[in-house]
Amino acid sequence: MIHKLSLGAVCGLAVMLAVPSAQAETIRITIDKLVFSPAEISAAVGDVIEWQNNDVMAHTATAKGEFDVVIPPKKTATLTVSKAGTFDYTCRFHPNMKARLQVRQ
Ligand SMILES: [Cu+2]
Repeated sequence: MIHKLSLGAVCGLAVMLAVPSAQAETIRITIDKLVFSPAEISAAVGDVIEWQNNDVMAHTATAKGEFDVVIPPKKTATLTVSKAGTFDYTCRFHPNMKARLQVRQ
């Protein structure tokens, strides 16, 4: 499962204990004018995805049943990756915003 950080420190702690911190990376995605950039990223379990929203409106990174991260305007939001797979995600407010997160074990 991929959890929002806000679901609880327990999930985040479990991920941190399971993965050596030296290997965990933070992968940054920028949102500019309703576009995720880069649109396709590759991460490993334990990595942190950080979205930076440069727009003046809120966006989300939402993969139904997997994760739903709200990124307020001019703010960042993060997700700790805890499950391998390919996750196509969109913004709930702007369905044309599409991106893909590929997670390796
Ligand atoms: Cu949006």
